[in-house]
Amino acid sequence: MKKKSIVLFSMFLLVAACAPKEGIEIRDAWIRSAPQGGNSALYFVIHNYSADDELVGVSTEVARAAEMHESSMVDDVMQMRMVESVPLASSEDVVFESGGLHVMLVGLKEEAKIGDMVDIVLHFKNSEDIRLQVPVREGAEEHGGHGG
Ligand SMILES: [Cu+2]
Repeated sequence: MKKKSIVLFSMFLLVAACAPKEGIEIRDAWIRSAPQGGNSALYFVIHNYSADDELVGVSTEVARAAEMHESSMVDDVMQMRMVESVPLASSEDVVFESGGLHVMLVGLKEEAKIGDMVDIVLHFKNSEDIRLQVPVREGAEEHGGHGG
């Protein structure tokens, strides 16, 4: 009896491994720890298994606003601009990371403490919203208090 269930289980694993993936996958999401009233940033990697799409917004209850920003070096000065939407080409990774694209959490209503889980919703042009629970981790670096 026991043996039979193991066989069934491994067959299921095999099927799961072969099934083509679809939709949008988010991985390695984390939020930089920051005090109440301060700004924080959300980082993650998006992989789009479907047709071309766009990330058009992010929302959360923990901050006054969640804005998509892109940092870049201009004449040795770190600058950032607001981004209305981020193209997600089919079968490609888009990386939100410190010093590049990031989601800025502006005006935290509560402290983002290491180990906390924060509810985040990502909005897409074509796909359904994706809800995430994102862990808060220690920020490795700061850019002049910008947090991005
Ligand atoms: Cu920013």
